[in-house]
This record gives sequence, C-alpha cells and structure tokens, in this order.
Amino acid sequence: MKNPIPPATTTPAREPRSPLARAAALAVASAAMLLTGAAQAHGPQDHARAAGPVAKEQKAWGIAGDAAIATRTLHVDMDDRMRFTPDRLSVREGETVRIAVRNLGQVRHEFVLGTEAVLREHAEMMRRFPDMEHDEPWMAHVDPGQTGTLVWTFNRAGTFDFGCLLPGHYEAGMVGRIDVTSRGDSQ
Ligand SMILES: [Cu+2]
Repeated sequence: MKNPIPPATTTPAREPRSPLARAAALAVASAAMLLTGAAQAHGPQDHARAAGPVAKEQKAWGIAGDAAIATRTLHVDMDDRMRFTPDRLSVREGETVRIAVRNLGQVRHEFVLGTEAVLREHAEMMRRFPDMEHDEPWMAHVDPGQTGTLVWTFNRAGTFDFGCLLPGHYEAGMVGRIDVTSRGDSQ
C-alpha cells in the first residue's frame, strides 16, 4: 500500500499561519475586493448590490432622488485649478435637486457627495488604487468639456462635503461644502 492517506474530503487546511502570512493574505483579499467591488465595499450595508436599476440606499448625506420630482438644478463648475465653483451649496432638508456638474478643465474630474470622513477615506483609497472603478448615484465622473448630472434627495439635515477624489485632486483642495438646513430651522 503506497497511499495510506485517506482522500481529503472535508479536511480544510486550517493550520495556524504566521501573522505575516495572514496579513499578506488579508491584504491581497482586500485589494481584490477593492478592485472588483470598488466603492461598493465601503460600508457594511454596501455589499451585494444587484445589477440593474440603481438601488436607493440611504446614506448619511441623503438618498438617490427621482429626476421627476427635482425642484431645481444646482450648477457647479470644475476646473484644473482643482476647484469647484461655487464651492458652497445650500439646500433645504427634504429637497430633491439636480446637480449639473460641468468640467471646464483639460482632465477628468468628478463630483462625489459624502461626509468629510467618507470622502477622506475614499480619497485615500483612490491614491492607493488609482484605477479603481466606481459608480454610485451620489457621484458624477465628468470628462473634459462635458457636464454630468446627479439627482439627490437631501433628506438628512447637516453639513456635508463634495469632492473630486481622483488621485491628488482632493488633496489639492478640490472640495466643497453643502449645507442642508433642517426643516425646523426654516422661517
Ligand atoms: Cu478633479
């Protein structure tokens, strides 16, 4: 008998690994996740978004809006000085607005809504994985000379940010602020 080893049916390789090997495996796994899952891998509730129509997912800064009920259009320009014009927007809680983002520059820019913390984290990831593809209803990627549009319902009061998260842009100051005034604050 040359083969005393029983067929490995249900014996998973679970021998302890060195912390280094584990860290390396983890890094590879999370890199793969970032590259394939892109922005969807940002939060626990972001997993397994089905293909097809955009799922409306409540975020801290609001939720995807219906173009049909958008009450107005906010216009924002982006340029290669890494600036948004205007860089300050104001809406009322509950408002659904269209945001038309025009790229006046020679390079691609993007408009991404979020909290300051989320944008900072996302920008950091973009620096590590510059080719990361991502597309969500709270962002618009705009090629030079083009205008991108997003429709968003600001159903959470607060102060939020928008930024261009292409590598280096956010760090160069390509960020703006949006104030969502609470229903209770209106006169
Ligand atoms: Cu940019």
